[in-house]
Amino acid sequence: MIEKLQELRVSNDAMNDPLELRRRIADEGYLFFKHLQSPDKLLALRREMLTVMQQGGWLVPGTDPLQAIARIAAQCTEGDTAYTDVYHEVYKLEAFHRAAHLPEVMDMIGKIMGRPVMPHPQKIARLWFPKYTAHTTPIHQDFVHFQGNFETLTCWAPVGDCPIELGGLAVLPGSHKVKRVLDHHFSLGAGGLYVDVPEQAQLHPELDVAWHTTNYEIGDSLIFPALMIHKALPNTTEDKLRVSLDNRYQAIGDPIAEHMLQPHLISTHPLTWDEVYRDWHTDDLKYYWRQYANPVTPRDMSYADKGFAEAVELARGGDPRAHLALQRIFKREPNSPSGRVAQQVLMAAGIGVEHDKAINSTH
Ligand SMILES: O=C(O)CCC(=O)C(=O)O
Ligand SMILES: [Fe+2]
Repeated sequence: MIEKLQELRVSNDAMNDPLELRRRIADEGYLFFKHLQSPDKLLALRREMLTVMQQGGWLVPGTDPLQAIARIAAQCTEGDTAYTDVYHEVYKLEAFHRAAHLPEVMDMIGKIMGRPVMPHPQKIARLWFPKYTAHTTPIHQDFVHFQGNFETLTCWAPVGDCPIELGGLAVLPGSHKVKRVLDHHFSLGAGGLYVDVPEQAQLHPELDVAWHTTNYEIGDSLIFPALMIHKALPNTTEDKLRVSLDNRYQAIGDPIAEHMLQPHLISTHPLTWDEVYRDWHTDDLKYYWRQYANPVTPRDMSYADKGFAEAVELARGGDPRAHLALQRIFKREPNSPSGRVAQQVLMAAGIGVEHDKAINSTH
């Protein structure tokens, strides 16, 4: 089924009107700006990131990295060790971290929040292969992953133009008004948890299920709070990698969850800040958050634990997506309690631990 997508409302007209910005985000749950960020800086970042990906074998050799032409044989995603091997090399780029601190973004987030703000130390990039649509980021609220406090804002921005077929972000306007963390279920795709929208629409009749997105251009930025329901669209291009940033911002002094003080995807492979910083040319962003004494809250594992329990149940029932999720867990952490459970369930189902490329349809 081809779903009907509506256009995001552009808020450039209100860029210098903090009260109107706050009114709009309170009402609609997002703010979308055309060309908020410097296209030149993002283009330079795109070249750096994709050059690392080409060195890691993700792009067709000899092609221009800016074209992001993927080697389909290299397909992988978050949770795969092969993904982290290259992702963590991208993660070491100074320009990637600096992109979250661009003054145009910091100023805008500051205007929206009306308080001094900081980006989370844990920056995130999404490097999404084409024709790998079962692994598209599912419908979710960010709070289950990033926690800390509900006022935290996400800024999603493509590093390069991102037309709809490349799989940019889509939001359900007004969905933050549910004002609570919704039930999330097991899913493939980044984060591994999804909101069943029909289930929620029954519980929350006010939920308007109208997905909004756009043909993003480089520099465009979408900002939304932690309870907003959103998802990515599938990357249905023949051969293009989608590259995007999703960074989080909070008021200085508000609580932050402990895992957001660490680099991203360290459960797949360890990575320390000292390793991230090894080849940096400047020092100003190293451990910058230590000057702010945000209260640190422990990570609440209940959402991930529930997703895992559902995956186990589904795997016992023969669900191939759940088998794939458990294979990933076993491969990356064979000796953890989850890894051992995953192994038992897979063995009982007579399934090995190798990656199953056959599963590749949308949710
Ligand atoms: O880019 C994606 O696929 C996921 C991004 C996302 O969920 C976010 O920005 O919060
Ligand atoms: Fe998200």
